Order: sequence, then structure tokens, then C-alpha cells
Amino acid sequence: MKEKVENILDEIKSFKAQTQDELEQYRMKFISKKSVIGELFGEMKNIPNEEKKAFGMQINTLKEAAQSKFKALIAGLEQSKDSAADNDHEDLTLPSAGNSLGAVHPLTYVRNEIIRIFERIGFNVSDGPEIEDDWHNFTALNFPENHPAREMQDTFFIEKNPDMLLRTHTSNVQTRLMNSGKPPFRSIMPGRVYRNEAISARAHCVFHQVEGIYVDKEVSFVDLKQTLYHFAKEMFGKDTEVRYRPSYFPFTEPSAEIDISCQICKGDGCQLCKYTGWVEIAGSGMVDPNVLSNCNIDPEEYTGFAFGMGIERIAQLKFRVNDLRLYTENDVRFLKQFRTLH
Ligand code: 2NM
Repeated sequence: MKEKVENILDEIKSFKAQTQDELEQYRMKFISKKSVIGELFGEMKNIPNEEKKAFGMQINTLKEAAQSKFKALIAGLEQSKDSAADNDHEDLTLPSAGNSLGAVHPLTYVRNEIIRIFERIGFNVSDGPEIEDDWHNFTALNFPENHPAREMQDTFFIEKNPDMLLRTHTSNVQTRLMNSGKPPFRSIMPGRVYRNEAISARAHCVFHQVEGIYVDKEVSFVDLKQTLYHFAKEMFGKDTEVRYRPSYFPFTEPSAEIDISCQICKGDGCQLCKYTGWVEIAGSGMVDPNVLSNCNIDPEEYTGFAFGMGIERIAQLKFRVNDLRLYTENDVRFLKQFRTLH
């Protein structure tokens, strides 16, 4: 009998429980009522009286050993569960996988840059609808009834309502701004515009403009010249030269186109500047008095200048993009080249 008890004790000592199932097997075998130890208690009645005491002490010791081992097995399982959970955590000592940042689209960058330059000299940003009525897009802007820009082949009209169209410039925002209250107005209007053109390297039916307007008492052509001179220097660098060429727009009088010295050949002559040394960046002029009166502003009291430029064009000059279609194809080989912009 003594030998049996010692065998059970050995078995208890060497028992290992790695899973909940094994723990349960241990419990059944050594702890429960029907366990081997339980059976030993049942044998008490067969033990001669003079040995009962010694035997009782033996199996009590065995029972205690079984129970303390059981506690140890439970604690061991809990700990291995915890360390398994620890393995789910990131190893914070590993070097990072590196994150791949997206890039700003070159047109977005140029638009933001234009906004930043004009905001620093007191212009704010205005917004307006891309689907516009004829009055805000053409009539208020002094476009005569028979102006070629109004032709079907130049403008997208809304079929169900020929008075509505996709704006051909962001000047519609200027008419809305001027109509909304009293000068002074000093604002720029970035946005998408539409023209009915066949898509090619040099033309697209959707493109982007920033226009600007400054209306107040005694705004003069000098203000226009200095403002756009400042813009050209900020956008293209201090060494950039600027010139003004007489031009014509329905909504301005007088009108001028703004050229800068060619960024590519620095004035020596190249394909981009068609060997003139100059490239056009914007149109401008003094707001025609008719436009002011159309927008309920007294041209005797107020004057203003306005200008407009194509964002694609500025980006082309800055980044030498030689095909307009690159801007909308979203070829990552093109887009990746602008990764450092922000
Ligand atoms: C240009 C060129 C010249 C212009 C004029 C006006 C308004 F509303 F004041 F009449 N808005 N935009 C303007 C003038 C736009 O874009 C090439």
C-alpha cells in the first residue's frame, strides 16, 4: 500500500499540463471524488486499526500534494496564456516598415501656390457654380450677343435648358461677387472650367483657371502692373522678367497679356517660347465700365482690374509638362515625379 501511495506521488510530481484538457485530466485523476486519492480514502475501512493513523497521515499528505500541484498547474497555464497574448503585440524594437506618402497633384500644388501668393497681398478666395446661366458667364461680362465664344462649338450648353451652360471661365464668380454688395472687392477665383475642344497635347475640354479681381475707388493700371509683376516674381523667381502686351478681352478695357522671360532658355530662344524668349502666363485688364454697371457698381465711383490665368499653363512652365493629357491620365510614373511637393 505504501508503494502505491509513492507511485501516485511520483505521478503527481511529474505531471505536466499544457492545455486546459490536460488540466482537466489531472483534476479527474487526482482531485475529484472518484480520483485515485478518493479511492485510497475509501480503502481506509480495510486497513487494520493499528495502521489506520499512519495510513491516514500518508494519504492526507498525498491529497495536499495533489492540491498544491493542481494550483501550480493552473497558474502555469494562466502564465502561458498571458505570454501567448504578449506575442500578438507589435515588437516595438523592430525598425518600422516605412510609410509611403501620397503626393500632391501638380495642379493642386500650383493652385495652392497661386492662392498663397495672392493671400499674402490681401486677396481672399471666392467660389461659385460650374453650371452657370448665360447672364453670369457671358452677358454681364460684356460678351456681345454674337460673340464666337457663345457658339455651340466653343461652349457646352445644357440640352434641356439652353440658357444654362458649363462655365467657360471663372469670371462668373466675379459677376456674382460684384453683384453681392459694395466694393472694395479683392478676391481670386480658382476653379474648373469647360470648353468644347477636341482633346490634344495643347487643348482639353476641362481645365483649371485662377482669375482675380480688385475693385475699389481709384484702382489703376499701375496697381494691375505691380500686382502681376509681384505674382510673376513670387511664382517663377526673382530673376524672372515681366512684360505687358496690349490685347483685347470683351470684359476689360484696356487689356494686356502678361509674358515672362522663358524659364527654359532664359531668353535665348527655344521651342517652348517659339524662339521669342517670352512666354505668356496671364491675361488682364481694367474692368470694362459696362461690366461694372451690369453688376450694379457705379463706374464713375469705382474702378477695378481683373486677370486670369490657366493653372495647367503655369504648371507646364514650372515643371515642363509638355502634354496637357498627362494631368488627367493619372499615370503614377508622372505623378511620382511630384512627390516632394506639398
Ligand atoms: C482674363 C483676362 C482678362 C477677367 C475680367 C473679369 C471681370 F469679371 F472683371 F470682368 N473677370 N476676369 C479677365 C480679364 C480674365 O482671363 C484670361
